[in-house]
Amino acid sequence: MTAQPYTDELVDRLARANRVCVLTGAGISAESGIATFRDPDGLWAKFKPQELANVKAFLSNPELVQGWYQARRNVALEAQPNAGHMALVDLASIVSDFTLVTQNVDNLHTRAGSKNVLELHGNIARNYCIDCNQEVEDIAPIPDGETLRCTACNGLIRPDVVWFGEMLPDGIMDKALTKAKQADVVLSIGTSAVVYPAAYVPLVGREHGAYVAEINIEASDIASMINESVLGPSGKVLPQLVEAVRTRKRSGKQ
Ligand code: BV8
Ligand code: ZN
Repeated sequence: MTAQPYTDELVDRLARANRVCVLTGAGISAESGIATFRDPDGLWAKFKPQELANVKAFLSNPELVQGWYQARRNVALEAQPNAGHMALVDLASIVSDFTLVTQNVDNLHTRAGSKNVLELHGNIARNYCIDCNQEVEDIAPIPDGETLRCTACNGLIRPDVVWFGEMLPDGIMDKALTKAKQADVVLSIGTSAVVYPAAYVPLVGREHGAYVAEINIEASDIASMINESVLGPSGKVLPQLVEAVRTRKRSGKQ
């Protein structure tokens, strides 16, 4: 049995919790083969966020930005949800009030079977025309040197994601923060917690008395502000943790 990277306290609190709120970031999809943003070999290694994930970059170089999202869409479609995504589906089935908030746009939580996922930053499976807002279902491969345009009005097609400087979908942060405030336990999984307002989710939970633990391969920016930092890959740690919670619930030693 590998060493237990989390405390018994975390297992106890999850076993006793009525309300659990989870925030995930790119790290939970790393073991599905999807590059994160800020890891050394991450998406931002070649380009800087401001060069790609914002409206100005898109309008000044639509071909580059559309190509970047096309490549990411293809990777996400090829990828499979990993044991970490599945463990959260499992955890949701043993907790009475479970909320999953994600910064990820790769659709893997939904494909794993998670319900009512709060997608703070949108989803690259959805695309729309910037002029007439027409949704574009299946994105055809973009011929080299060309840009993807709307068949109805020839406007540029963009991914339905939240770029830097853009507002998050209406009301979604209120919903996420309400759940974080009510939570007995908040888990922050696979996120560097540098992007706001998403990173407020674990912090607001902590302010309202939740027990907050992160699961990450290294301590994040908020590690010193929360209760516990569990070091390890989420695809390995989460199944182990959820199994321990199940066992604790069964033994009634709560
Ligand atoms: C907005 C687009 C305001 C989709 C992304 C304070 C308040 C509000 C805003 C701000 C603020 N301070 C600064 C801002 C501006 C900005 C911001 O936060 N900038 C940061 C960089 C300083 N925020 C915004 O612009 C937001 N908009 O608030 O608007 C406003 C107000 C009025 C009027 C108008 C506007 C919008 C933010 C959303 C930006 N969009 N992506 C896409 O292309 O994907 S952000 C991008 O970073 C992704 O969405 C990603 O989800 C997000 C966070 O990154 P992570 O998911 O954490 O990934 P990262 O690579 O950083 O880290 C991975 C982690 O996993 C690491 O810790 C690693 O150790 C770990 N890991 C790796 N492998 C594993 C692992 N962990 C476990 N297991 C493993 N195997
Ligand atoms: Zn259009």
